[in-house]
Amino acid sequence: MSSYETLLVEQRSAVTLVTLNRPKALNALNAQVLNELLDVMRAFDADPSQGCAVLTGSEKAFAAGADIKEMQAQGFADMYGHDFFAGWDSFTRTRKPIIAAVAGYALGGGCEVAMMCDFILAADTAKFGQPEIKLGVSPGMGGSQRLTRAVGKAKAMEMCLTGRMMDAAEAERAGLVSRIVPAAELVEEAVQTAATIAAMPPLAVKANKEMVNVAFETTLAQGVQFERRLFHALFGTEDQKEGMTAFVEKRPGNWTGR
Ligand code: CO8
Repeated sequence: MSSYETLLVEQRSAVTLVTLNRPKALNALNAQVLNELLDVMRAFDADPSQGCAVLTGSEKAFAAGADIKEMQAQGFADMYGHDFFAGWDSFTRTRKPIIAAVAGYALGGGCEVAMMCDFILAADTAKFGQPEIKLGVSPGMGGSQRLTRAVGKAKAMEMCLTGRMMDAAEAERAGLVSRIVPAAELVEEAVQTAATIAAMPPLAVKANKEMVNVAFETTLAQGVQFERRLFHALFGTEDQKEGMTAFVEKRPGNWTGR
């Protein structure tokens, strides 16, 4: 595996563990982080031995935002002209699941990247916020949209307008995170959860991810139709035959990914 300056990447059996590693900048997300992360995610998606990824940061910060020092001197022509941050759209096109394991600060772009992952496991120390307004800007990597869909308008609007942070307990109540775990167990718990997913039939994993995400893009009727068609399609796989036969024979399934 290639080595990176801003990331630590480790394969634990079928799980790719990616740790943001710019401790001096609280894992602020700059162009290098984006490029390295996209490289890792492309390799992860293409590697049949890997089934699920975990993206995490440090105990203090998942990521304290986009790199303010990188953006400080930029003008409209630079940002709009280069469609700054459009590259993050590629991250969301990863077809295998990615779990965000968040301890400490997930602010601005940090919160936005956590929300680009498929779900968030939070340490009890996690703090989420969209404080960009205090810098004279706004969320720019999907925060105003994904946070609103996750927690509803009232909380999202308050957080974007005041920059107030949400702690882990509030984030769980609001539906931003799937579960809270003690900080010391966060990465192990995330890796175990990822291993559970990686042990599932791979085509069904992709299909389940795709259909849940479609819920954000369509009407209910279109979404239900999309789900049913993919469900039908899974009956064309070997793993459906194996999964249902294994159930009837009371034994674990043996997946081929076909
Ligand atoms: N960018 C660059 N450097 C950062 C960032 C950041 N987002 N956050 C922290 N750092 C750096 C600090 O500058 C400091 O570096 P140095 O030691 O060289 O001064 C180091 O990390 C440690 O930070 P602090 O000393 O501030 O640590 P504290 O524990 O005192 O405070 C906080 C921690 C509360 C997290 C504080 O660092 C903070 O408020 N950070 C900024 C949070 C923020 O505003 N995030 C939003 C950034 S903007 C953004 O994400 C926009 C995304 C969309 C843009 C889209 C454009 C198209």
